[in-house]
Amino acid sequence: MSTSASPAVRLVRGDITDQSVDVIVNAANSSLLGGGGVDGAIHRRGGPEILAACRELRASRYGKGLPTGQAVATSAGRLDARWVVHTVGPVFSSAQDRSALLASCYRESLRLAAELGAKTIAFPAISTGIYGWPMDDGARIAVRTVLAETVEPVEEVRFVLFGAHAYAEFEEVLAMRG
Ligand code: AR6
Repeated sequence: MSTSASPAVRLVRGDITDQSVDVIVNAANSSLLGGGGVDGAIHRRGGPEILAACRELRASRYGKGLPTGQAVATSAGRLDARWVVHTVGPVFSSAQDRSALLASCYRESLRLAAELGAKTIAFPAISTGIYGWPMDDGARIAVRTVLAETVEPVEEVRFVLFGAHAYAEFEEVLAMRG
C-alpha cells in the first residue's frame, strides 16, 4: 500500500482552455469526434491536431468509440498543456444511478495522467452541462473521487468551473471534505 497523500485540490473559475497544466481533461462523447461545451472549446482552441489524433484512435483502438467512464490521451495541439485526456461522462438519468460511471471518469483520467507522468491536471465538471447532471451531486462525486485517489506524480488537481453556481457547489463540497 502506498503512503503518499492525495493530490492538492484547487478550484478556479474560468475557461478550461485557458489553463496551463500538464493535462487538460475533455468532457467528450464516445465518438471522440467533437461536440459542444468543453469539447467544442478544446477542439476550437487546440486546433486540428487533437481531432486528427482522435480520428486515429477511432481507426485503431476505439473502432466502436470510447466507452462511458473510460479515458484516453492525445496530444494537446495549441493548448498550453502536454496532453488532453478525453473521458466520456454518463448522461444523467433520474431512473438509473450512473454515479459509478461518473466517478470512473475522474479516477481513470487521474490514473492515465499519472501514467503519463503529469504533475498538474485540470478537470471540468464532467456531465454537468449537456449531459444534465445536477451540479451539487456532480461536484460531490468529483471531489470525493479525487480525494480518494493516490496518484503520484500528480501534485495538483484543478477543477475549472465555468460559472458562479458551479464554483459555489464545488467550494461547499471541498470545505466539507477538507
Ligand atoms: N471551460 C470550463 N467549463 C466549461 C467550459 C469551458 N470552456 N464550457 C462549458 N463548461 P459540457 P457534459 C462547463 O456540456 O455535460 C459535448 O457536446 C459547463 O457549464 O461541456 O459532460 C460533448 O461532445 C458544465 O458545467 O459536458 C458531449 O456530447 C461542464 O463544463 C457532451 O457535450 C460540462 O459541460 C458532454 O456533456
